Amino acid sequence: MWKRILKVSFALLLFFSAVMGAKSFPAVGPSVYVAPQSITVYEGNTFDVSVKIFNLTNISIQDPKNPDFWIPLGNLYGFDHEFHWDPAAFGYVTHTVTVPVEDYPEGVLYYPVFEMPVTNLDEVAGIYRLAYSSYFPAASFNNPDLSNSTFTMTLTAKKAGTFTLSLVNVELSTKEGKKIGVDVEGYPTFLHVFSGSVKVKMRGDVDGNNRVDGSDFYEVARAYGSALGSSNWNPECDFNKDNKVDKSDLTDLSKNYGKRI
Ligand SMILES: [Ca+2]
Ligand SMILES: [Ca+2]
Repeated sequence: MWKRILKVSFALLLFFSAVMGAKSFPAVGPSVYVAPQSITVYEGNTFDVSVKIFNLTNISIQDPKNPDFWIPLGNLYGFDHEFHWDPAAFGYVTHTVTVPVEDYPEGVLYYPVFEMPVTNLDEVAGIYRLAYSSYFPAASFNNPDLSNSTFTMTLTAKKAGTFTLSLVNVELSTKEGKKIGVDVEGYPTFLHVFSGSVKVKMRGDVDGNNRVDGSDFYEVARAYGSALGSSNWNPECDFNKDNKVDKSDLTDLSKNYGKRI
C-alpha cells in the first residue's frame, strides 16, 4: 500500500518537475538561456554549460503597441549572441558548436549553414560571440515547447564564490532578416533572455554554507570508503569527482578546514 502511494507520488513529482521546467519560461515567444540555469560545482572541477533556445514557433503575433505590425516568434534562420564568464573565476577548456541539426540533433538550424565572421572566442576576456546563418535551400528552424542548443562549453572552476554566466546581445532572425520576438520599435517584447549562475564551493564545504567545519566533516566521515552505488554514497563528498570518497577527499577537506568565504 505505502509502496504504491510512494510510487504514485514519485510519478507526480516527476510530472510536476517536468511541467515546472517548461513553465519557468514565458509561454509566448522564444527564450534563450544558459543551461543549466544554476550550477553547483567544487573548486578545481570542470563542468559543461550550454546556451539553449526554447520554443521557436511558426507563429507571428500582433505588435501590442503598433497593431499594424506583426512580430515573428520563430522560423529561425540565423542567430548571434555573446556568452560572458569571469575569467578570474573560470578557465576555458573546450567547446562544441551544435549547428546544424542534421549533425547535432540537440542543436539548431538546418543545413546548409555558414559561420558568420563576427564569431570570436576571447579566452582572456571571457567572451564567446557566436553567429551562424542558414542559406538557400535550408528550411527555417522551429522547436515548439522544446529546447535546442547553439553550443556547449566546458569550463574549469578556479575559485570559490557565486558567479554569473551572462548572455548578452542576443539576436534571432528569420529568413527575411526580421528579428524574432522584437517589436517594430526594437524592444525584445517576446524574446526572453536568461543568464545563468554558478556556485563554486570550496572543497570540503559539503553543505554549501561557505565554510568548512565540523558538520562537513561529519558528512564526509559518514560517506568515507563509499563508491558510486554504495548505500552511504554521497556525491557531495566526492570533491575530486573520481566516484569514490576516500583519503584524497578527506585531505581536500583538511586543507580547507576552518576556512570561510
Ligand atoms: Ca559547510
Ligand atoms: Ca573522490
